[in-house]
Amino acid sequence: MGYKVVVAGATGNVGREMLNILAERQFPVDELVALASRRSLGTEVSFGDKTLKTKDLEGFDFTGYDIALFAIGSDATKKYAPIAASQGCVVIDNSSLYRYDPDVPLVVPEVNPEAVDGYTKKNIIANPNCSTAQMVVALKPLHDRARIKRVVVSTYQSVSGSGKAAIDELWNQTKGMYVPGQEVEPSVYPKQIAFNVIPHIDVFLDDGSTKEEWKMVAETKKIVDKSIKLTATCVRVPVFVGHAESINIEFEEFLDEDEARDILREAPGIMVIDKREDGGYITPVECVGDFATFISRIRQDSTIENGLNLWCVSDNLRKGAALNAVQIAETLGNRCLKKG
Ligand code: 11C
Repeated sequence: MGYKVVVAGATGNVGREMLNILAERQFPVDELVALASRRSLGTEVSFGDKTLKTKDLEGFDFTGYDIALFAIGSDATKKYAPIAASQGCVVIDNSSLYRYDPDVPLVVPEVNPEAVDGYTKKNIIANPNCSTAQMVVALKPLHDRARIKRVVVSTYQSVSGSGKAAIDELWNQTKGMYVPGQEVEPSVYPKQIAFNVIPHIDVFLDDGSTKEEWKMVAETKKIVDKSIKLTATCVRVPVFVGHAESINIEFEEFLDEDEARDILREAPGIMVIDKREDGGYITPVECVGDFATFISRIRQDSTIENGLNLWCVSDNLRKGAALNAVQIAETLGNRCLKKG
């Protein structure tokens, strides 16, 4: 006995990971339908040892399905999520469309699993932005111990966060550097990404910050605690998968670095790799395909009264998107939905 599950956007990077993770974690599925836009109709996708042909999202009847994992971007979500929700299927949405809606829970199951119960207002649950998800997994257990006042975070975000075209741009631009006549001009990004870093993710806002930076502020407040002050600088780096973050935290109470390391070792979803020697930390390429959020370089910041620095790395397609969505489905199943 399990659930009838829909994955919408099944041919994209995140949709494929959703299928992989549902299978890897043996989510109780009675029936799975993979949906795609008309452009990708009939494309085959893997679900465990099965191969599924995608069906058309347009006109799909969600009646009788329990859970729909959406990875189709905000515009398509705006059209299809209300349809699925009104037909009685709970939508777990990876886009930013509903994240800041007070009637839609924004959930990272290691942090605020109880928020899932609020899904009934709209039959929709939102998945946070990738850079927020991994960070709040690390912040929450430290906040519970010493109350966070302020966070300063700088991100190093991989190109897979911008989708397949960006992965191709980094690959082709890198190769093109070595082949005269095959240079690749920036297209997805406003500047060269190969052998470069770009301090710009998502659109610019009036105050000079970017939407990606704003998301980290707004989502941390909604998921962890609205009293936390946070300032972010989000940077795109020439890495295919895996976002890294340098996080500086100011607490109300003193928190010793050894105690912080112990707290993080015990915290759900976290793996601490923190040896003070060459290579005693995690880099993005090592986290690909993993479920954990990795924490390294935990150390006191002695320039402020109660400060700590750490380095946080996670697979942005997994914890930052597909894994978190599947964990929300698991939480929903455990707390709220009946099987079969
Ligand atoms: C990036 N964080 O790395 C973005 C991708 O709001 O879900 C995810 C955007 C979002 O470009």
